[in-house]
Amino acid sequence: MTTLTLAGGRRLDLAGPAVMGVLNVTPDSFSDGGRNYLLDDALRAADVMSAAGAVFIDVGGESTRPGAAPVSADEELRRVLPVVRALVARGALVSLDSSKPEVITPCLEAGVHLVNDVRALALPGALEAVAAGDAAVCLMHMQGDPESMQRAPRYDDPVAEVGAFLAARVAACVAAGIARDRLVVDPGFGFGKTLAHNLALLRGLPRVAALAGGLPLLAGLSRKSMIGALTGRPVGERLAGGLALAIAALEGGARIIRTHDVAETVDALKVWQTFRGAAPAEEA
Ligand code: PT1
Repeated sequence: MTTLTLAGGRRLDLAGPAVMGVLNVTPDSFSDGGRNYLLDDALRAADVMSAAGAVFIDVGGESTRPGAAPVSADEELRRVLPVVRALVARGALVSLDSSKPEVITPCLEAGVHLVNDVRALALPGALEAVAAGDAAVCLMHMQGDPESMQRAPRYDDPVAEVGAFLAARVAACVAAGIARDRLVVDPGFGFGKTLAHNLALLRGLPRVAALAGGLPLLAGLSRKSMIGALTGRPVGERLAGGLALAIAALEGGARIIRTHDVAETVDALKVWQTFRGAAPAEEA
């Protein structure tokens, strides 16, 4: 049994799968055209996702999709902190999609339960910021940075390299005093990866997890360009492809699925877990 320890003494039993709903608080978000920019709209969108069965609401103020430009820490904090505060007050499990210690620390003080960092706590001060609190953390692999990562991704062996990177970041966290039961790992689909790299990682997901010490895996696949490459469909028409990839990730051992399409993904997970005889994730 795998139990993830979150901030505030909350715990999540990951014997079964959990959905993490994406809440972009950016004016240029790739999937919602910035509709969640205003606080009221963001909270409404979060409530819809919670009602549909999202276990986590993942709040992000900096887009990390390919080609996205960086945002200052001040601007990012201005976007996310009011949303984080309001969602924590509602009792939701709140995840913060950020890499910057200047954003992470105030959000931890506001009660964020998990820090989801696409840079795996590599920015100066990020590791220390998380170690000072009691939140869980998702360590994700990225090659390069969002602005340029899709120009020429290169690996000799994507599974071995991503696995070794995650193992090194897990070791850094443990050395900094973050217990293993607070850690989740993520291969970072679409982050400096060609279609062939993404497919190799999806097929090799159990090996990635084993290399990273058997920690719970998170997979973010929804609406990504790999679905576009496989189906020829634009971003607004990738739901079916995304559900197929989510099931493939579950078969490979993923236990948290990050998605924009919460209701549909919850249904797909229910069908899969009945097929597999697994229980849904529950707060323990
Ligand atoms: C992810 C993820 C994330 N993805 C985690 N956090 C994004 N832990 C943001 C494309 O190829 O997978 N795991 N936070 C969104 N980033 C992308 C990347 C969006 C690639 C789109 C693409 O289209």
